[in-house]
Amino acid sequence: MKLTGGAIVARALEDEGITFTFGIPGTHNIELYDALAESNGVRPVLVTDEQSASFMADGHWRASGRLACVNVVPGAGLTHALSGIAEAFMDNIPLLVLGCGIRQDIPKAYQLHDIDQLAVVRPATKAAFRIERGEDLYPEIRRACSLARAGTPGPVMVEVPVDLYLHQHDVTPERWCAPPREAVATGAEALARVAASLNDPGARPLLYLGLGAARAGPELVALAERLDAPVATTFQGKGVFPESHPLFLWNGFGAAAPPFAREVARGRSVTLAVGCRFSEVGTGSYGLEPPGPLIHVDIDSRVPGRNYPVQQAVTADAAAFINGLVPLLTPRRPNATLRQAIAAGHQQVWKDWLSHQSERVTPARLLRGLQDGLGPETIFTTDSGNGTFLAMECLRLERQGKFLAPVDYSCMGYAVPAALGAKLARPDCAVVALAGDGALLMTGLELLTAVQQRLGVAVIVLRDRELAQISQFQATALNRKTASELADYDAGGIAAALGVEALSLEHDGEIAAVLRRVREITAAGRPVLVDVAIDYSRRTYFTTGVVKTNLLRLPWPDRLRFIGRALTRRVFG
Ligand SMILES: Cc1ncc(C[n+]2csc(CCOP(=O)(O)OP(=O)(O)O)c2C)c(N)n1
Ligand SMILES: [Mg+2]
Repeated sequence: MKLTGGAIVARALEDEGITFTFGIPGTHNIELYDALAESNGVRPVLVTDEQSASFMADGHWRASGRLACVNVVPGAGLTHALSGIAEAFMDNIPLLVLGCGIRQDIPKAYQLHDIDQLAVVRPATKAAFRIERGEDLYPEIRRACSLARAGTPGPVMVEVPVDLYLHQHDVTPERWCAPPREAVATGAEALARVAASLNDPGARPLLYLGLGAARAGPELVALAERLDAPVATTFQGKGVFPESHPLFLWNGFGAAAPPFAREVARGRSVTLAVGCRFSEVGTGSYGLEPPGPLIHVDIDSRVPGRNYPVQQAVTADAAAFINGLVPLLTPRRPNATLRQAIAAGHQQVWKDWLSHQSERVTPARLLRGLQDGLGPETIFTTDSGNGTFLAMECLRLERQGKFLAPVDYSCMGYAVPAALGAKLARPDCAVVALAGDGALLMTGLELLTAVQQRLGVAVIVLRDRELAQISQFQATALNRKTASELADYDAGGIAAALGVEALSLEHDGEIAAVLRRVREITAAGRPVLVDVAIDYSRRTYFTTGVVKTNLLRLPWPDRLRFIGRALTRRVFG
């Protein structure tokens, strides 16, 4: 049978269960777009800038666990998409990046968009390869998708030369099939050893869970209860363990966590870390020390021991390992003192957050209001900025897939497009983007896509007229803000120009009424922008902890220089 490359690729996407491609078409992939128009299963979504395409595909996965496709033209489309590809790479989110290549059928130089794009994208992908022959299109695209999902997930780029898309190829679809599944490492050989360490009657374990642990699902609760261990998660892992559980400690446990979490962690004698990497952001600039010997389980053998010395390194899939481990653990009786310390600690955190009164909107009341007003299924996307840390500290989430944050690449511009991807994946859930007023300037125009796709997302713009996450560091460490104060702009005016309704939220007293209106608008399938006069004057535990950690890490002469400079400026201006 003869099919164009476009039709073959569309079929491969359908068979992978991919329902959305995100991108902007160009001359190189018009044949693919034309084939997608014929497809019942795959919907091509037009974006305003390709960086949003990769953020949308990322948000789609994080909200649903379903793969989406970034569909871009060579060079220019790919470099725009690169920020989101790199975010997905560092945060371990699978994407199929469907790039186009220049034509291979004529030996001409200086072709449109021609750069060595595989070289550009290689450091930000799990794999990147070009398909050379029409008959390879179907199996290679399916192989790319399974590679993206396998082991530690990540983006995989496939370059399809334009002539392969355009030409017809002899293929036998009856022979097309899914690639074989790879065997999963279970860590069975380590189970007895790990169980023995944890079953020691004197052992007081701490559990530290990352996004990689999510696959273990409810078994994580069984694990924590058997061990009677407090549970800290990474930022990425926020929600993998129910945060209303009496053993939930915090998203972290070091200098960037509140005092109670640090204290509880200090009292533990062994750490079991699962599906996490002890990355810089998650650890608050490596401002934590796992208590006692570290047992570190990860699907990637290069991870355990990379940042913190391990006593036991286990290469295993979290679900397989934890399923094997739980039955081997001797159940412990609940320690009432420990649970009380955790409960009292959380109460104190809320007291501290809520004691912050202001004429503007206070973050804790806003975030609580959003949770209460929009319900437990709400998906939150955050951006690189103060909003991520506020959301981390003030939201209490019961499951994973509800906190979508650009953590390790920490790329501004994530929140709005990721929210659109999440809404397309989970139309049944309320979706809230918490965007800084700096970040909104990067990808806020994507609200136009929300209008076009009829997506009822709420974009909450945290208006402080600064790049706060940076200006707060500058103010604390340097007592001077440089290039971090934003020129003022009319966020509601931008929304209006895109056909999006805008609301303004000036003080806490308006939260409930504004959220009622947000519910009405989004329920009608329309996006809404809420311009929030946020009060950032109370620092997050995270920012305070990270400033301290970094200051203490400086050699003495630099530490004194920093402190001296800040003091001099404070006194003399
Ligand atoms: C693409 C990119 N550029 C710069 C930065 C550095 N950066 C991190 S947070 C931040 C401030 C973001 O400001 P805004 O969006 O207003 O959020 P706020 O912190 O004020 O809530 C900046 C500039 C980044 N993370 N990503
Ligand atoms: Mg700001």
